[in-house]
Amino acid sequence: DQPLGGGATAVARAHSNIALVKYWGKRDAALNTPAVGSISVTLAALYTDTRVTFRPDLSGDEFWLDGSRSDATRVSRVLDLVRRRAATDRYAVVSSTNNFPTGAGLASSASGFAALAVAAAGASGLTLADRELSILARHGSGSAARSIFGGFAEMHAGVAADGSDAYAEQLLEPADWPLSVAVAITERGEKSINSTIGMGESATTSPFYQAWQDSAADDLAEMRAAIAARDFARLGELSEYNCLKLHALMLSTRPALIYWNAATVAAMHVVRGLRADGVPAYFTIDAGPQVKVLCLPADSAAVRGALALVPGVHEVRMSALGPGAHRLE
Ligand code: 2P0
Repeated sequence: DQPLGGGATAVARAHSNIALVKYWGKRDAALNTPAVGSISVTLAALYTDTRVTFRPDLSGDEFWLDGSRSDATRVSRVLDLVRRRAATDRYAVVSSTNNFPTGAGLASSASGFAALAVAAAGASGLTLADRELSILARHGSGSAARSIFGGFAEMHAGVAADGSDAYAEQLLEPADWPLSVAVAITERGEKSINSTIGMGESATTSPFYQAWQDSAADDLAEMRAAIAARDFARLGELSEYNCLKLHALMLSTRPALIYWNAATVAAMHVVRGLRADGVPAYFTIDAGPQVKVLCLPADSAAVRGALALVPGVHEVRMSALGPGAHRLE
């Protein structure tokens, strides 16, 4: 047993994020580097709290998610990297709670692995820069690399063979451009197709995959420009375009990845109706049936009210842009 330098326990909170320019496809599966870069906003209202305790008496890592013992394989992948850096052979008990439904397309893996990276580094006594935490989180889930940062973040696909340049960076603090996001929950259960498997199938079967990769750089450049100019209409239009391009890729995968339900589609039409009525609101949808709607804070009540009336929408959660991952204890 190798004693640890830190206190052996740490608790961290990380917020979920939604990508405006999305990640789908891997450059290197073992390193979990993405095939394309991505740009996201971090959500204040959706978060994961994770406690990590390294103990001398364990024969393997233990993972508890929302109070239930869960498979620790992906958690151990991150912990193995921490153990190597901290020069310890101790296993850990990891306990995570989400304040939102797990595994339903609300990016619980993003907040979860970002919280794990910060808590595991802290519990092992390591002091890591945000860039290193982002790389560590990436090994758990690609989208988690972005949740290390608050506000707007960009994930770089990178080119290095060792994954050392595949990390996220902050573009803006939340206060630099306060936006609101309405999250319309159309399904509470865990019905999504696992993203890792889904994106692998898209890469090998969809005739649109090459076009998806080839057009990513243009979308990223345009989104960076929209953010720099605080041009909300441009940001929103591009978010919808990139989202629908991703779903065209998913729909053209064999077997097809159909993440939408009837309420998902109804909500998309309601958002377009809001725009026709002069309310600037734009949707984005990840690998699940929930609809996230970007709007200005002044319009958040109107957007929430319109989404709440959509048949099949169970709940609408409003969120501001949130902070980066941080220690609670
Ligand atoms: C994203 N998604 O950019 C995209 C949009 C879903 C749709 O990143 O295999 O759970 O763990 O790295 O991060 C979901 O994929 O995938 C995702 P892995 P992850 O947010």
